[in-house]
Amino acid sequence: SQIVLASSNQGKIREIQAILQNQQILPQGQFNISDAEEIGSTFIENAIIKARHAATHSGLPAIADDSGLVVDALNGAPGVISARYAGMGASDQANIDKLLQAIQDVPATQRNARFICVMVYMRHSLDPTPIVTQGVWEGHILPHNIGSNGFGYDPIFWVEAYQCSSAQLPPELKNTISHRAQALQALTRQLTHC
Ligand code: ITT
Repeated sequence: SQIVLASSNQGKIREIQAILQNQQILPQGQFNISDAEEIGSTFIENAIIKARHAATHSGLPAIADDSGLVVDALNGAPGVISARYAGMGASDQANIDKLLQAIQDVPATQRNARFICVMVYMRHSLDPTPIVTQGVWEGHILPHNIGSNGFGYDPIFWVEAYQCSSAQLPPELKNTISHRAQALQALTRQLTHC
């Protein structure tokens, strides 16, 4: 059965479709559904807003992913505004450049950061008990871009366990360990247990 994906981010859409290979995941653009306004101040709020919007306008069950990069040295910024850190419609590189500038004086040992992903699944627009799952991926911020896979902040996110940036990981590997992979694994477990 069909599930609408409440996202316009091609990088996310690609990863979510690859991870949920056995499901028919249809991006909201296919229904001409516009982006919801992300007025929440937490990942959970924004994921619920997006999932409800897509379920309302499609009449189908909906999945939303609200995610971002949380940098300790910046008191958690860019956080929920990761996609628009350098302004509405800013490019991935503009967001990276702003982040690198903000932490340019922070030494390597204090550049801890993590990607967060909250996934929400709503059976319909009035679903009072949406499934909410989370994934967290620890790493640290590099001083410059390395690698060209993935999207967003991947080129500056160092993954200690593999001694490379997230943008150097093969997509299949990122899709088994990332914040998004973890949140989707938890969601799949809950969907198959009820
Ligand atoms: P949708 O709301 O349409 O899904 P968006 O890009 O606006 O797209 P978010 O508000 O959730 O979505 O912002 C997530 C941002 O966090 C994303 O644009 C990237 O900059 C960053 N991000 C999230 N996951 C990432 C990943 O796996 N690799 C690199 N950057 C990521």
